[in-house]
Amino acid sequence: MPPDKPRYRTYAHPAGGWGAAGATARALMQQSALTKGSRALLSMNQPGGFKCPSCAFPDPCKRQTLEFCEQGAKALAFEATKQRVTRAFFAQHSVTALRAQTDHWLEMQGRLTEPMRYDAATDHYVPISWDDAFALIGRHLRGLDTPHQAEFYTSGRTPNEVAFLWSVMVREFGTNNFPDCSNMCHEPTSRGLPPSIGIGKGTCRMEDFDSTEAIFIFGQNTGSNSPRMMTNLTEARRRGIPIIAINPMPERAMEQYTGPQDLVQMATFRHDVIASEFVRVRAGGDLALIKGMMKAIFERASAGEDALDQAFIDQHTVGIDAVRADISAQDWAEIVAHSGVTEDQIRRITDVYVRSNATMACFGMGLTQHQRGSQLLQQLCNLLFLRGNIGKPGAGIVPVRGHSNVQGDRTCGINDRPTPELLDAYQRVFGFDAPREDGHNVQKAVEAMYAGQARVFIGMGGNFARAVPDTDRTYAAMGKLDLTVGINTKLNRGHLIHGREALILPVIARSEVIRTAKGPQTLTIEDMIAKVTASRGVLEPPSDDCMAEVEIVCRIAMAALSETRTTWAAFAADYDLIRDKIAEVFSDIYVGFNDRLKAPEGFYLDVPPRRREFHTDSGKANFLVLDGLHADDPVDDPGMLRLLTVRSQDQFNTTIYSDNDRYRGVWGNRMVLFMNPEDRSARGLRNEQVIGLETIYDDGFTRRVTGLTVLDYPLTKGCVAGYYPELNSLIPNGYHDGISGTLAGKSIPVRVVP
Ligand SMILES: Nc1nc2c(c(=O)[nH]1)N[C@H]1C(S)=C(S)[C@@H](COP(=O)(O)OP(=O)(O)OC[C@H]3O[C@@H](n4cnc5c(=O)[nH]c(N)nc54)[C@H](O)[C@@H]3O)O[C@H]1N2
Ligand SMILES: Nc1nc2c(c(=O)[nH]1)N[C@H]1C(S)=C(S)[C@@H](COP(=O)(O)OP(=O)(O)OC[C@H]3O[C@@H](n4cnc5c(=O)[nH]c(N)nc54)[C@H](O)[C@@H]3O)O[C@H]1N2
Ligand SMILES: [Mo]
Repeated sequence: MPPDKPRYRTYAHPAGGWGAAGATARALMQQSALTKGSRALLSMNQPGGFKCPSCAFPDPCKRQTLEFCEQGAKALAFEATKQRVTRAFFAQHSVTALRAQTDHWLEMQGRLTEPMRYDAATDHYVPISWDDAFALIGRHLRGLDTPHQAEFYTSGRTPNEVAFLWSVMVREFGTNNFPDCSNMCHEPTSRGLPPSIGIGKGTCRMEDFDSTEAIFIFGQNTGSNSPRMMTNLTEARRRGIPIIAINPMPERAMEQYTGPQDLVQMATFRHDVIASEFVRVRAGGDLALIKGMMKAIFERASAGEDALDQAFIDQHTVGIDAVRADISAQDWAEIVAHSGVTEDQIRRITDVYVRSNATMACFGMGLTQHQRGSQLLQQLCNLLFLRGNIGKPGAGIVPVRGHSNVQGDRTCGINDRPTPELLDAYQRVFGFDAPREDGHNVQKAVEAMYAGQARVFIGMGGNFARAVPDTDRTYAAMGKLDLTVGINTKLNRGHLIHGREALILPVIARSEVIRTAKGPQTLTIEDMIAKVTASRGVLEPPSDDCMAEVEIVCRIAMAALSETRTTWAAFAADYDLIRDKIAEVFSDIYVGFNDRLKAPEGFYLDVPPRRREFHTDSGKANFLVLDGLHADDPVDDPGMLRLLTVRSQDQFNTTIYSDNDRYRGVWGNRMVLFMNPEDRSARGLRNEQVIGLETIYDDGFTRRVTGLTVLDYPLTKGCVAGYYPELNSLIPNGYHDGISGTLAGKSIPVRVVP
């Protein structure tokens, strides 16, 4: 039961353990999915079953009978809920009334069951037939002055087949407007890594955890956001492998962890200590820290030590001299000041790095969500190159991806800046003229809506309005549209922030059976180690009126494209035909897709850097220079704090499971601000005092959030942290990574206001 009054108390137990086991059971029970949900859990992440709808972490080499974590079980429980959003629900609640409800309340109403249309006269959603819904979309799309007036959003749960057809439909329609959830997530990985290593993907596989000699984790809250990775970390620690956690916030699972599936440990209340060392960086201080580590390595090499992998550098890289020159220009005092880490500690973790013959560098949103996020990742590559930590067992770069298929969506053509070669392939395979101009990412889509240039928004999954930055401006922008369409499993705020006309289209979820005239269909996803696996649902959809995403795309295409020669109806019936086309368009990696899918464990897509092949302009791994030590623009304001927006333990992105954050010791309140006690006293504030925050950003808009309870927390001084998405209204849309457009959600300059 949620407490009536918020409670704040340091969490005294290991992460995972009985807390996680209890939470799993509660989630299943609360969603009345106990029998249905627990049966489905047996099929999750098993051959012949479906892929977990939660995160992109891969299955282990040695699979267990129950292959899921607390977060996966929760995601499934909330998907398999018995609660239903019906036409009676919409008749009862006006849209204005629904807008006053919390995100959590909206989520708790359950699964969408039939297509609905917004009726402006009554301010209610009312039923509409599928035929009429597609006709309405077709009318709007065909009525545009140019195809570039439409925005086609993709969320990363979208399976490969759906994403690919979406990319075909939108390009045949005539635009590359593909705002994607990746624009708020791992887009710096997709854009930053190719100039360094020739591909925007990670280079490790699961077996690398077994042979690695050191693991560095930058800005990633493993215990809450990729709990299955805790198993790998626990095993590595038990082998005596050092794990260095780099984070302004101490995260509980890195301190103490009990594997909920480790029966002995559970029964004996024991735990593992995961991080061998914590590095409490400043927000964005990772750039200075990485440069400090490189400096220490160069110094050791100059002193005659064998600190560099000279053979790798000579044979496989170019550009080290420019990087060496840049690093020697940085002095230690500046490095310490910018990173917030002592020279001693930098040298100590460098020593761990130099002693290891195979190091994995893992990272999450703590690195990507900065103004120079893409380039920050290139500096991390430099650090790996110095010791040849790419393309050998136990070593490499590991972007810990978010949504279960966010990597696959990119691979299958969702791309606002496609290469000419990619567009040629679409043209060759489908015979239409693909649009050649760059399209919109999330940030440009919002600006186009705000300026009145965009007229239609269609979201394939996700919760665009809530996930993107600059909430107030975004809401205003969406309100200017002629038509908004949400293709979703659950009711969310995006449906309530709508255009003049609006549709909600309910879909069959990952865990559910998709039947067509050709029988049950299989979908596929690509996890964060580029492994493609089949996913086949086992549960019955919540209503006969839910439609498969593939069919929805095909029917939108048939309604919007008057002279299409693409075989949409055939695709909607037989997903093998879609995979054949994926294999034709992406022939270099997907050749023989349907055949290769017959392997029960799936198959890997090629990642050339694994064999030290680098498809860059130089044909080698490129050492790249980034001037200075700023991952974010400096702000000249003595009262400034850097705000990190983070996830709680009990949410999946904009889906809020509860108002609790167990591991951070918060119960019953998401409007909190974690602050270092010294920063708090310096501002004359009391612990648990309620304050406001205002963004320091000069573009004529005031961005302010009030009602935040200050909580003492051992964060790095100068940083404060609060929850996404509640604090998204503080992030200016213009405050993003220059290369990828990704919001800089981990270093927002703010000041405290009463
Ligand atoms: N249960 C659950 N699982 C999820 C999700 C979820 O919401 N819930 N979301 C999924 C998605 S889409 C994604 S992308 C991933 C996100 O997973 P994470 O990358 O773990 O995401 P965040 O919660 O944003 O946490 C980022 C971490 O970076 C730290 N950090 C913040 N700023 C900095 C910095 O400047 N430097 C460093 N070194 N660290 C910093 C924060 O303290 C926090 O620990 O998780 C996926 N899995
Ligand atoms: N300030 C700040 N902002 C952030 C972040 C941050 O760390 N800080 N993180 C960013 C990140 S990493 C991401 S990935 C984005 C997330 O952005 P989105 O992907 O847009 O958001 P989600 O909350 O994952 O989407 C939830 C909705 O997806 C729908 N859904 C669930 N399953 C399915 C399905 O199988 N099919 C369909 N069609 N719909 C489904 C449900 O209706 C649900 O309401 O947010 C970003 N925004
Ligand atoms: Mo993400």
